Amino acid sequence: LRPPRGSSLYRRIQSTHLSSSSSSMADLKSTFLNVYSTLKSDLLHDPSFEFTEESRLWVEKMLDYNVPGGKLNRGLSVVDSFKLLKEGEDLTEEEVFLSCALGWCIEWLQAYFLVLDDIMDNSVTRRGQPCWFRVPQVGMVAINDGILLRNHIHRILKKHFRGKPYYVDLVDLFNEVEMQTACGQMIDLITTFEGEKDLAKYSLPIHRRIVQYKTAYYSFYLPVACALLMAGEDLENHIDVKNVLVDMGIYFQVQDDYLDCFADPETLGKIGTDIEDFKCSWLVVKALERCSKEQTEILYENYGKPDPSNVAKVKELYKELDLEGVFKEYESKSYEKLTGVIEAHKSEAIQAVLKSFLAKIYKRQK
Ligand code: GPP
Ligand code: MG
Ligand code: MG
Ligand code: MG
Repeated sequence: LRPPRGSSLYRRIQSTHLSSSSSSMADLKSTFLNVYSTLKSDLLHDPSFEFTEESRLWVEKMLDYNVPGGKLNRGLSVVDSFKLLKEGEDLTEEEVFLSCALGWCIEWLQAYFLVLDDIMDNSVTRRGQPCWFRVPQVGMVAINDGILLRNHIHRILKKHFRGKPYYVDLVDLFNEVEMQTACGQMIDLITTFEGEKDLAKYSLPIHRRIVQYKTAYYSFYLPVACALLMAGEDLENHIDVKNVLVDMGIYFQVQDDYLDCFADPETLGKIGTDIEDFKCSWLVVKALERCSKEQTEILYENYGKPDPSNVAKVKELYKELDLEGVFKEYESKSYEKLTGVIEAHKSEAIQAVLKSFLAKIYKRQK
């Protein structure tokens, strides 16, 4: 016999479940990884293509290199969120599999974006290894691999979700979010155009617009939206949830911008390129706000150049301006603000979903 839903005993049992997380999180992760093997094997035997031994090996190597090696925050959040939305009801085996499969669709989406983003940003390493296009033999084949990764998402959705009442909404959601991300990536890229290198155009509203589109929708809204669809919810009724998640995504990308310059590449798994690439990073926007006339000149002189000595001058200036302190302040303010908005939400289950996601990223080092 279960205690009634709203009772305090019920809540206590729930919170023990949630806080006894370390072993159950490990279980969840190993379940999640098992589902990866199943999905990969399905794709390697997709009847729509006559694989040769060579092509099958290529796809397998490409998937193993690019899909499972990250933090898996986005993917695991689908499972985690779906569980919280079920408010303690045990998931069926099918529900566990499907929520993991949806989580992997987001990890596939992420792999597709990163393979292409690393080419566009001229990056060197990712997740502690050379970027896929830097691997000898791969090169620009990586572009087609990105397209393949993108197509795999829809193969997975079709195979496992076609019969579900929420299938059309799911396909539409992935398409919408991909469109938003590509538009964000476009503005991230075109604001840096050579010949028009004018730092004066960089501001907080422009930064916000870029990161909202290039990062927040696919990294934060998408996992929770997937869980809501699986739970039978209509996304139109959860605009407030989307708004908090977009704000969380903006905070996450500010962290990404900060870590690009200040984290140890060993821990971060990637070497920053934002200064060289003349990116509209949160750091350069904050620097511009705080620079004296002389410092502004140094910034204009050195930002967006590939030479390590120019990069070093920019980093030195960031230190002088105490951007580390400015970021720490921003981080704790954002956390407080997000927590306040989350706690005002009428549904406790949704509060738990949002808090769990926020806890995964607060003060992250990588
Ligand atoms: C992160 O930007 C944004 C993406 C990975 C979206 C890419 C979208 C495409 C349509 C390709 P970033 O360049 O700051 O990420 P990182 O620091 O991880 O390279
Ligand atoms: Mg980029
Ligand atoms: Mg990049
Ligand atoms: Mg970055």
